[in-house]
Amino acid sequence: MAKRKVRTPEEYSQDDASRSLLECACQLEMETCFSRADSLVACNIGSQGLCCKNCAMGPCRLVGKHDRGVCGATIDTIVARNFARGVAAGASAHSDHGRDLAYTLLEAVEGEAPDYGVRDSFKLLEVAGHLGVETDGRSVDDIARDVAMAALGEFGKIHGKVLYLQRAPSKRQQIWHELGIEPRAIDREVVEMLHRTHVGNDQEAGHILDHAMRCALGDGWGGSMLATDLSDILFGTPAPVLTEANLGVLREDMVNVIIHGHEPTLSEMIVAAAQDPELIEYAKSKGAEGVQLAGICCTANETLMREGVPLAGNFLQQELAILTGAVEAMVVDIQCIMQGLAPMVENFHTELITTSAKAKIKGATHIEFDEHRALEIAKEILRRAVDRFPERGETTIPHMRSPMVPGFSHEYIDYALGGLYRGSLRPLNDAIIAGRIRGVVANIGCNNTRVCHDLLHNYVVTEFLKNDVLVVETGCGAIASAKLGYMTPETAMEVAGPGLREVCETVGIPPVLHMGSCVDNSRILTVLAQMATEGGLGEDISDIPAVGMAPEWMSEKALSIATYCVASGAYVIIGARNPISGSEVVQQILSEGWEQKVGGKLEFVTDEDDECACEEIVRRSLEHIDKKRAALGLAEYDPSKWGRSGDQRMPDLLSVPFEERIEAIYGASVGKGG
Ligand code: XCC
Ligand code: SF4
Repeated sequence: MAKRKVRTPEEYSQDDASRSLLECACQLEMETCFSRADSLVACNIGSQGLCCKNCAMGPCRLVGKHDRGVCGATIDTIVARNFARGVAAGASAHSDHGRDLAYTLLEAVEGEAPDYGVRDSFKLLEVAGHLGVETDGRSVDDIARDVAMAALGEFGKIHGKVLYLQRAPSKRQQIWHELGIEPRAIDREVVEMLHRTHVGNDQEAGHILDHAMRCALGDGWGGSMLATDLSDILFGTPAPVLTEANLGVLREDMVNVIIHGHEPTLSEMIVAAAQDPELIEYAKSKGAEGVQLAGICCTANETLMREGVPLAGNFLQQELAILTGAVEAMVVDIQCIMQGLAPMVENFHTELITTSAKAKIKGATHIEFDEHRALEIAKEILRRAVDRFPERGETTIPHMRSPMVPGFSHEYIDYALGGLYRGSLRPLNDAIIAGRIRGVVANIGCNNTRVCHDLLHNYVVTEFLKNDVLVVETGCGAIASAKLGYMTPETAMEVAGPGLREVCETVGIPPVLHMGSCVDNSRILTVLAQMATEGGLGEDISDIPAVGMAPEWMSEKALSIATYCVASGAYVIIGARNPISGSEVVQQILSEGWEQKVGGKLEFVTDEDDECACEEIVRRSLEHIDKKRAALGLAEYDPSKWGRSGDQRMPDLLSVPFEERIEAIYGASVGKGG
């Protein structure tokens, strides 16, 4: 038997901080998700979507001469069902998170969650409008109560359809209506998806997959959009802040606490508690200067966007953060939390603390979060972390950290482009029409140990910038770009093409906009809807020269996101793994089939060689953007027309090495060294 390939740290990750810690892991012979991926070969049948275990006559693995399961289900049915169940699971994760925020808002106005309240009443009024809540002459609390109730109603209402669908361009709403894929209630479509894929139920691939769109739309224009809106109401709508990213944000002289998961509810309280003078005194009594918070995954993105809490890293860096030996506590809530953290903390003084009633991990301390005494719990958690500080042993904090400016809510983008009174996306549309900006790419999603960590994100984003494509990001993809230093305006000059550079310089924004967490992909939907209604770029999302992608996806949530983006009219490309590769028919349905129905299509681009996959993703994206430009009758993209004045300054600017320039401006180091 051929020997299994064990990758080197350089092959594991493109991120220098991660590489250095992976070296440590090798030396210390500690297992990580990277080494486990090497020793655990992915199942070749399951990975193609060809294994059905929906009943106890199976599991049926359709390989070799088998083209039907015991019940007679065909390959196409099984592949479609597996994909659809992934969409349902992803939609449920986002939406359940949204529901919890609605309960938090309700408890806040009823006086049961005294540490919370309405922080953004403008947003509250806007959301009230979308949900049909009366606002005239009413108090903020009364409106907020009705908004929370209306939001909760969206999950299980008996009549009608999801209200936020009306935020889409009218042409899009018409398409959904005619196809009969308007989600009725968020939970209902998830339940129906599970029902339809039960043994002996819906057995026509295209029909199953139509419902996958309906279910996903309930996520994108329902649960996720509510999660974003309610978070903004409770914690404030994001606006740019200056902060830093990568494991170098951990401090030798401070108690380091990592917040990880997806919900802002507890982490916002932890942010408040970390500033409490009493707690800082307590930390000092134990020999530390204070408490340093840093985030991983989307809890990170939430607190980053609103509070400027630095990013420790993305999904594949969670175990590596512990490996620094410098983390006193890792506080986790829901989703994307590896069980591998539990054995990892056993090697260090770190306490792993689970906080959600929905997620316990054996080996972790469970301190269940309770909205009634949120701040008190946050303080209790931080005191425990402080108590661990004296037990800290040797540390290996990598010195890489990059400055970044996140916080690009759609509200802020409007403001940046149009000012307070004339906030609009007009300048963006105009820049696309003129060809300064060739198009827009939304790069989102996870990391996946089956490909080189961050490589695909970094590769495609760099290519898009060179090609004058504006990049908006969320999730772990956004964290990859932040670590690369792409989220400061200065990087526009380093990487971006001339037209994009001109626009970014004029407006003072980075060419890569951090728009938030996984649920905040709803912000991207809002921007696309606004672009379509602003004029000049057609009248529907499907007309816009834009592409969505998740080159390193791994979570079922990414399948739901991809599906609702496609159903909203976008072209979406997914890399890393193709879970429907077992069926040509299903691949055809999701691409040409869906394109005919809804104007968007989903394609999987994978390759043994990560860079080849990236090249193909970029090629297809640019081709699509140019095709959409041509269909709108826009001028062909011609970079030689732009940036002449700026270019004259470029040689001077570029004569100073990038790291030095950034250091001079932000006093922080980027990428290598430090
Ligand atoms: Fe999880 Fe949201 Fe994926 Fe990152 S990107 S690995 S889902 S944290 Ni949303
Ligand atoms: Fe096999 Fe059909 Fe049962 Fe699936 S549902 S496990 S294909 S018998």
